[in-house]
Amino acid sequence: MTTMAADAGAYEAVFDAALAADERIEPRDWMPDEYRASLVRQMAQHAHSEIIGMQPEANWITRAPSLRRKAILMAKVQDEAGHGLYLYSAAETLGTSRDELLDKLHSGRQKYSSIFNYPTLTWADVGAIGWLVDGAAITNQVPLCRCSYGPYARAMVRICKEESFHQRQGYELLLALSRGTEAQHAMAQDAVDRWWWPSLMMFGPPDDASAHSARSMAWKIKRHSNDELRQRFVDICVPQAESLGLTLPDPELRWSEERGHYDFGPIDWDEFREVLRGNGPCNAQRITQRRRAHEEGAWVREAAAAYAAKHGEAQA
Ligand code: BYC
Repeated sequence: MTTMAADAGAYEAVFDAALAADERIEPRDWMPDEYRASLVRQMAQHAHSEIIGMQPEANWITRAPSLRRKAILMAKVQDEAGHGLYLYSAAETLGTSRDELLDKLHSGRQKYSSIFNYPTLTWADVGAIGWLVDGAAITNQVPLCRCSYGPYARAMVRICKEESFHQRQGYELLLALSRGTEAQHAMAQDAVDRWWWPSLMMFGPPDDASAHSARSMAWKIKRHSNDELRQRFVDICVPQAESLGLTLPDPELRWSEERGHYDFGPIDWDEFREVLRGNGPCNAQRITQRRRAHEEGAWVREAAAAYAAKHGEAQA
């Protein structure tokens, strides 16, 4: 064995031991190239989802029904921008620049969550996104606070706290509508009917079709499989829907004594695949708007860079 190969073997043994002991891997630690690449892939997709996810909700800021609701929604959308920034920064610790990741988003070489390719047709959609989309995100992301890569895990702690707040605002908004007039109740029900199935798709393909799950779980990037988390989410939502006075659009939803979980009907994976291929209702709109916002924000980035350069000179 050459010295280099022996060194690589020793590094790998240290990495494996750290994983086995549930220690965090930090940016300067040795890590396998595939571990680094898989983290960049997942974290970039996550960061992109946060900033693309601002669009469907921002659609309702100017039409929020009261100043209170408008202030809450603006704060939420701003939080999502913050989440994107923590995640791009965390990805930078792996040696990828934000410019490079944004370029991959804009050119379609990296994905963002399927959920944000659906339209927000009524005000109740803001509530359904908070309750279901943020609810699904929390279910998926709380275990990521224990991800083996330190910067990602730490970013998730703060993100999850903020997402919990978002979930509660969505629930509270839907509750107000559900207990309101007949028309308001119907609007809330319609939003839940449209967002339920796409929310279940957020957890990714079923376990037997999930390309990355097994590897990511062995590396302790993911702690649970897609199907496990999806089931956990269904189990949480059913009693919450009852408290809201709303129904979930699945005739096969029923408690299974045998499994100790709710059974649910089949997910339309053809629809999921079409959305991933770019053929969802809003894919083109979302990416066009994102590219435009990036171009229109060029002057802000230039001004910030000029300010930083000047500030740096003054300090020197
Ligand atoms: N949409 O092998 P799999 C939020 C892709 S934002 C699109 O199971 P993995 C919020 C997957 O990337 C919530 N693509 O993959 C923001 C892979 O393709 P590539 C975002 C999906 O990585 C604003 C392929 O399908 N949260 O909270 O093991 C307002 C095979 O899948 C989706 C995160 O990103 C999808 N739904 O598991 C409100 C959480 N599902 O990469 C709320 C972090 C799968 O080979 N991410 N794909 O081209 C994860 O936990 C995991 O990446 C996933 C997928 C569970 C999503």
